[in-house]
Amino acid sequence: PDSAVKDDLLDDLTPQEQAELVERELKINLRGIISNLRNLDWSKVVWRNLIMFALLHIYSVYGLYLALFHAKWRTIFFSVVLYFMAALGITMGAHRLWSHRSFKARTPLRVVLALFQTIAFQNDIYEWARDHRVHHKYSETDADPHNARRGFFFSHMGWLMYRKHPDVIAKGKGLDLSDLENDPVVMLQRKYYLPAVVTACFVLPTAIPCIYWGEHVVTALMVAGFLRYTIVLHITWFVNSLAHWVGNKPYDKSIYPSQNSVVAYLALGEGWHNYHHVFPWDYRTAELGGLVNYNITCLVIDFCAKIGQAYDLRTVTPEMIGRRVTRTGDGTYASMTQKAK
Ligand code: ST9
Ligand code: ZN
Repeated sequence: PDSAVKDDLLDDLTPQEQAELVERELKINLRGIISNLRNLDWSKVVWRNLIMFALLHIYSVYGLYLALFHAKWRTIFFSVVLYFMAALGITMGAHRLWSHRSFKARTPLRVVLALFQTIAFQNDIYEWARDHRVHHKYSETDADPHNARRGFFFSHMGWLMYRKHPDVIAKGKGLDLSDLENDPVVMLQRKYYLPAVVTACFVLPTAIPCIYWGEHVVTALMVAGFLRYTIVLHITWFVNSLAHWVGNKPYDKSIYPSQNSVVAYLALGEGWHNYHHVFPWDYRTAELGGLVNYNITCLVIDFCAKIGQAYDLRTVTPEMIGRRVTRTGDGTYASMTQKAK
C-alpha cells in the first residue's frame, strides 16, 4: 500500500520534481549519502565481508591492468567463457529453475547448472533460492534481504556486508523449501560448497590457463579468477539495484522493479524486471524471448527443451498480460512493444 501511495503522488509531480524525488530515495546525492552513513548501525557491519570485498576490488583493478597489457588472448577468451558459464548457472539455474521452478530439468542438466552456479560463487543454490524467494514475496519491505528502499548501495552490495534484518530470517523460515531439500543435486552442492566453490571459482580458472597455454599464474588468478568474478557479481547486483530504480513499468507501475535494457543485455536477459516481478513463474522472465531482447537464457532453455533436458516450460498467455497491462501498467506498453518490433 505504501508504494501505491508513492506512485499516485509521483503522477502529480513535474518531471524535475520526480527526478529529485528519485534521487533523494536513491540517496546518491551527497546529503543522502551522509544521512545514510549517519543512520548506519555500525555494530551490524560485517567487517570481514567488507574487507574481503575491498580486497577483491583491488585485485580486480590489477586484473584489469593485466588483462589489458599482459594476458594472453586465450586467457581473455577463457574468462569470457567462464562469465557465460557462471551467468547461466545463476540466471537459468539458481534463478529460473531453482528459485522459481519456471521449468523442470533432468538430472544431467541440473548437474551442469549446479557446476556453473558454483563458478559464480554467490552462495550455494539453497541459500540463493531461499533469499530470492523471500525477496519476491516481501519485495521492498524489511523482510526483503536487499530492500531497495534502503538505498541504491544497500540493494546493490551493501546488504552482503550488513547483518540481515530479523524479518528476513523470520519470514524466510515460513517459506516452503521442501522442493530444494528433496533435490539431491542442490543438497550435495550445499554439503561440499566450500571446497567446491574455491575449486570452481579460483583454483581451476587459475590452473587451466597455466597448464594449457602457459599463462603466468598471477595473471590467470587475477583475470580469470578475481576480475571475472567481480564482473559477474556486479552485473547480478545491478538487477537488484539499477533494475529496481531505472526503467519503465508497463506491467505494474506500483512496484519498484523496472524494465532495464542495459541490465538485460549484461545479465543474459534478466533486466525485464517489471515483467518478472508480475509474472515470476514465466521461464522467459520477460514477455519476449529471443536475441532481439537479449534473452540468451531463454534461448538456452529452449535449446535444452529441444534436446529433452528441460521440460514443462511455464509461460503466461497474451490475454493475461494484456489485462494486467490495462489494469496496472504505467501506459508505456504500446511504445515499448512497438520498439521491440
Ligand atoms: C551474492 C549473492 O553475491 C547475490 C544474489 C543476487 C540476487 C539477484 C537476484 C536478481 C534476479 C536474478 C538475476 C540474475 C542475473 C545474473 C547475471 C549474471 C551475469 N530465510 O546469513 P546469516 C538464517 S553472494 C530463512 O549468517 P547474518 C541462516 O540460515 C556473494 N533463514 O545472517 C542462519 O541460520 P543458522 C558471496 C535465513 O548474520 C541465520 O539466519 N557471498 C535466511 O545477518 C543467520 O544467517 C557473500 O559475500 C532466510 N532468508 O549475516 C556472503 N537468511 O545459523 C554474504 C538467513 O541456523 N553473506 N537465515 O544456520 C553473509 O556473509 C551473511 O549472509 C550476511 C548476513 C553478512 C549478509
Ligand atoms: Zn526472480
